[in-house]
Amino acid sequence: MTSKTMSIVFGTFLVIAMLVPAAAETMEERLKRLEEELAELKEQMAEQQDQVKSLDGTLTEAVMPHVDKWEKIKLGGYVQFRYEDKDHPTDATKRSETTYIRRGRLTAEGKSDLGKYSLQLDASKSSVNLKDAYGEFTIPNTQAKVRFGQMKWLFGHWVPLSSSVRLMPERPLVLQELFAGERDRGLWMSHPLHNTEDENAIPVTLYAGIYNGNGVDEQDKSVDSLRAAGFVTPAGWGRPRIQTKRGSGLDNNDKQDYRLRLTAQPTPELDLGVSAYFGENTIEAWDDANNNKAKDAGEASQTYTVDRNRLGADLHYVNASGFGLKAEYVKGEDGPQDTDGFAVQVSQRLTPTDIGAVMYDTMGRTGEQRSVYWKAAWLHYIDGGTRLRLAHEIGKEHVDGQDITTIELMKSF
Ligand SMILES: [Ca+2]
Ligand SMILES: [Ca+2]
Repeated sequence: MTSKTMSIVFGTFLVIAMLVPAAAETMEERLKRLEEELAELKEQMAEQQDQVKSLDGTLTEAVMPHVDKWEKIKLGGYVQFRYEDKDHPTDATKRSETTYIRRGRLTAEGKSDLGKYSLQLDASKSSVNLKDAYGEFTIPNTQAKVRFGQMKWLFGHWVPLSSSVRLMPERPLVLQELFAGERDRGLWMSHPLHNTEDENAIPVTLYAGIYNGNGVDEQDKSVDSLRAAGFVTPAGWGRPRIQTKRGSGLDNNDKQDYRLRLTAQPTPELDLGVSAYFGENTIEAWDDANNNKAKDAGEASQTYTVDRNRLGADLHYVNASGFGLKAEYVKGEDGPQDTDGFAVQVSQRLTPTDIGAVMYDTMGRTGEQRSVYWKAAWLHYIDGGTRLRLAHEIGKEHVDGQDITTIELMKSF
């Protein structure tokens, strides 16, 4: 059996194992057990409510009517199980064939007229990662909303869009490059700029945010690309290496990054947005004498503070017949290196349960050749919560070509 056949057999087995529920408990037994557990939970909640009420009469009087309106904690999430085949005409290190859990998300959230909160974890890797932990509220007697915590950067269309509803397997190249991990810690406020009492007014909303800027995902820039872009390290270093020290959700300098976004909805089908981001990043360069990609004692080093700016424009259109058009342009500046990218996606609902989509996706960086990808995807909804996606991407990454085939099963709950 070839490795390809083996992984298909293995993948199919896993898919079946995932979809077929354990048969140990009959439906009746299961219902009975759930009923008992529910009754127990209700009892516990009633007890806790009584305790809250008795803590402080004045406080609970003001708060309780709202507490009652909070939806109970809603648990949700999704699992993406993926088979991926990467091919490359000349470079064997860029060929791979694998099955893996791309995303395994669990979300707990609640909503009321007071606002909302959300906590999302990812359990697709060996350790559990915090994705989102934020609260949102409306400032009393205003239309201003505030969201704070760890959350997606509010930039453009595709960064904040959930991976569970995106048509292509991954975000456009330029967003993967400039917004790796999609999240940071900070706060944003939004306010409508139109007369919200006028039904004919075009909705226009302004968002302003402040973030620590360092993101939550590890991402090191390659020394070659930064040097090609004009980043200078001291003369005499044998193995200069540069690390942007991104990730972990912790700030790496005492500067804040700022973001503005303006959205307009000229018709119910059309959303337009422009985004701007201004900040500063701290980069560390060192002479990696022992070539272990880590900075060790005795290795000469130097830190640099560089501009981290991004500008973007996005368009999102979808009509009643299921035709969709999305486009996004982003230009970014990281010290001496400029990055720009553009993606346009056309989609059509083919049947009530099928969607087809194609995308043109391109990105360029100072000192490198542009990457260009043509992507196509077909999505089939097996039921409301189960989706099959077949995707094929034909790419030219820098100078070489790479083809990626993806078969993915997603279960939302
Ligand atoms: Ca910072
Ligand atoms: Ca080292």
